Amino acid sequence: LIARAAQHESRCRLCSRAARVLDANWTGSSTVPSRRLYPHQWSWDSAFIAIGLRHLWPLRAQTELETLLAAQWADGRVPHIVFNPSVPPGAYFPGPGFWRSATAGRAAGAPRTVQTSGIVQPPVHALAAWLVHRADPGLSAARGFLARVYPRLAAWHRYLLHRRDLGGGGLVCVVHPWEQGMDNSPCWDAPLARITPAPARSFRRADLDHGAPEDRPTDLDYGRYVRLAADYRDAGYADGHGEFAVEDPAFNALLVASEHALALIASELGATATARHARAERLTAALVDRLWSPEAGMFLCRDLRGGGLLPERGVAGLVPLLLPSLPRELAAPLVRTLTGPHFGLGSRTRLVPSYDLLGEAFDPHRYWRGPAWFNTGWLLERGLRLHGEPATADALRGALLELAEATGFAEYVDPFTGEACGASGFGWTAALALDLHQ
Ligand code: 9YW
Repeated sequence: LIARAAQHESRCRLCSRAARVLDANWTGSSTVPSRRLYPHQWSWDSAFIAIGLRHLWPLRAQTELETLLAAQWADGRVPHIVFNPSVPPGAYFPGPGFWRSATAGRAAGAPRTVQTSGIVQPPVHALAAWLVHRADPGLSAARGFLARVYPRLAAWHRYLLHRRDLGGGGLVCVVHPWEQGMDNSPCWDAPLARITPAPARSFRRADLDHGAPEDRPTDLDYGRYVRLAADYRDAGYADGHGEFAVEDPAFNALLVASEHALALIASELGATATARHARAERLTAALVDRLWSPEAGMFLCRDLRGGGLLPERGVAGLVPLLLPSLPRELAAPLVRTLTGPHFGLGSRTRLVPSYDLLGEAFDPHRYWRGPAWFNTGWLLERGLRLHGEPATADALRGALLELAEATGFAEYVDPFTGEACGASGFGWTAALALDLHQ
């Protein structure tokens, strides 16, 4: 009994600490990922953050998603950053002066009243909206939450499915590494190598004011990110012309999960959900058809400009484990890959590294080239539980909770030692710890 009480007490301590982080990062209408490093609203961060907020502040969780969706473009895209006008211009690069959404994005229907970036991030939003609704259905109904977000979420998915199927095989493409959310993953090394970097002197990185250079992407990476984003902007954010086009398994798996969630939202609103479930099934089939590698025992990225599957094993290739509709014969090899030598879960690591432990480019500290992140851990914990691996899921959950708190809710951690890297007081780390703790 005493042990149980002690465990309960430490859990509650985690809860109140996580709540303090989320409260400190709340701006009044949304939550910043990190006060200093990322002082605006980020798209997939907001979705993960809303999933945590719903347990303590259901109204804030709904508002978080509504604020993001209010910045949606007329073509349906949900921008990866919504800029906070009260933050000084030099605090983050590339800021509103770089993206120039209101002018460069006019043809694509960028909003006039708020400044945003012009690229997107993974579509976790419908899944988040459904989970937020479920946390307080009474409040949701009273505010008409689902009825308000449903048409926007539907338009968001329509944009992805209609404008971003650049390979014509039924999957959605990312046109910039920032869109996939794992900025400097070694998966992008080959497709990025073809891009002529913007000259180093043509921009100033603000991230190095707050992060250790050895934990961050390199200057060469940044030169290429800037070039790709500037080219997209200069083409009026029209799709289909860029030099970077990759089909990514995590981005597409999250779209499938969100399409299923959208079907549930539709049913709740009294609309028919059959077409949405059918679309999710078609997307799953395309995911398997185009990105599954039997040799690797996981999903890989497809480089549309270079031709073919990229051999690098990134954590994104495990994320489809999250799908209930994943064919049974793929779930078992995915779990073996997750717990085998390439990712080492349960033997060499307690959290999931962002990249292959045996890969040449592996680096335990450099951002998405090895460190473990809490959002991918949260997704895989769900996947393991779903596919009949409760013991592995419990161990991962325990490690996520312990390290989130021990590191002061770090942005990411060394996958072997659990040492904190990047920012502390990071939004989705606090939010997802809160969610796992429930
Ligand atoms: C950037 C905010 C974002 C995340 C991304 C992560 C990083 C860098 O921070 O991006 O400047 O946008 O890679 O996934 O959404 O937390």
